Amino acid sequence: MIDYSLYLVTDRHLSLGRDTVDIVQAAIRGGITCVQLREKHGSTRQFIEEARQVRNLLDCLASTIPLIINDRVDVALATGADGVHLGQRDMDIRDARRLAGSSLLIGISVESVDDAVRAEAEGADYVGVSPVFATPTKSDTAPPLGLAGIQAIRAAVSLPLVAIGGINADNAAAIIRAGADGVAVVSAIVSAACPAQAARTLKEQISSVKGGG
Ligand code: TZP
Ligand code: MG
Repeated sequence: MIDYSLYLVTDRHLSLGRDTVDIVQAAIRGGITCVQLREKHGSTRQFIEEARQVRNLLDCLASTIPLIINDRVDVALATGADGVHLGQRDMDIRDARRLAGSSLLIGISVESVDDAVRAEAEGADYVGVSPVFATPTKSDTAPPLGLAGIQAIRAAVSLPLVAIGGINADNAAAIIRAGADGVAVVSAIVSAACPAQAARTLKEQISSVKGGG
């Protein structure tokens, strides 16, 4: 079973000049449980190269943390990733399944109860509920759903639910209490002075609600 508790989403432009693979390595030390590579600006070759480096890092560490690729089923398949994350305007889940069969986890971004119910019916493995709070990291988001949005989607689907958007150590516990299985963060880890410590602090907040550690 996948542990979605603390899900890192990368962004090289928010990493203060540091290498994405180094950030991922630090975040692993801090206790992340999933990593999604999200590269919106580089070439396909750069994306593949980065995915291979992270795959290699996870393999060297004998880590079971799933590697998830944003947007690109082809990049996920080519690099031995564990999953792909798709938005409402990316490839349809059913087309992604045609390409990937059961070899990839498929996560879907949802902005409403209706999106979540449809994603579940179409065979998603998890949903990313977006955005839970306002965030400067992504400009084309729907209005924030808030904790009430998490609760409504939690009541409507039984899929694992990962919240994203404006999440930090101050609000992570409340999101888990509202029914999310995990929190996904970009800037709270990749822009932190110490990504490992930032991940550790988030993990403590999540564990304070879920238990474990
Ligand atoms: N999808 C919905 S909001 C978002 C993404 C990728 C950005 C979240 O970034 P941050 O810095 O954790 O608010
Ligand atoms: Mg997308």
